[in-house]
Amino acid sequence: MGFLEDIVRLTRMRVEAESSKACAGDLRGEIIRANSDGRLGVIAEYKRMSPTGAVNLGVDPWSYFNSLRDRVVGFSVLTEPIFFAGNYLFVKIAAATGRPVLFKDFVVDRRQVDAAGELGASAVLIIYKALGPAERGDLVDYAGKKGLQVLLEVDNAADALAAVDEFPNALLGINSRNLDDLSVSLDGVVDAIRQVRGRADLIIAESGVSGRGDAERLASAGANAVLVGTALMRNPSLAGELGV
Ligand code: IGP
Repeated sequence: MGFLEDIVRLTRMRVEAESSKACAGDLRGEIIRANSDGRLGVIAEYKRMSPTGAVNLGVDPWSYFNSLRDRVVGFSVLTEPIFFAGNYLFVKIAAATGRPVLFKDFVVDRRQVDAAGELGASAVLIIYKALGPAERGDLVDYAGKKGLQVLLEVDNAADALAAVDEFPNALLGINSRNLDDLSVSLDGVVDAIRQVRGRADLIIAESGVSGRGDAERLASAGANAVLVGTALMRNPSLAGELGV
């Protein structure tokens, strides 16, 4: 297929997506359902670029979401435009699959929560240490009022324990990537999961998962789901082996 034919086809789909209606799912419910079938939940992230240097600009969102829709409990969609080449449109495209969508931005303002709801997301990411206690409390409450689930993200065991006490109803995301220096440690997540399991509602291990071995390790530590970006952007068929 030539370039023009290809881009005209994608443009027709884009115009359709731009005017599509919101369609929220239940991320928490889907993770529970996967676990009760004995599977680890897989959340596939659409991430076109990242500050660590991974570049996947050529992956078209329709192919990505449609090829993965039956193998995941939901999608995570980066909307931050500068460092991650994200876009609100991608949330709509993901929501059109009918799977739950996590709106993944650096949420600092209620207006982003409003946007997430309007775009059809079912959950928003809130990064625990990016905000002060009053501000994160306000945003978590506000998301709840808007009918959105919250994935509260931490990157160390101490914050994981504090976050669970503060927000027992949120989904707890434990990131193997330290958000200050961007280094990755799966050992660190395994340790944090062990400390917090039993106290947290559901635990999602984020970042640095590159294959079945990593997924198995995180599942046996106590993760209910893994959130995987780079590895799936490079090879969506990997999803089949992650839901251990
Ligand atoms: C995905 P990875 O290593 O599979 O590409 O990571 C996801 O966890 C990562 O993109 C992420 C992220 C974030 C991005 C986790 N928390 C917060 C932006 C903001």
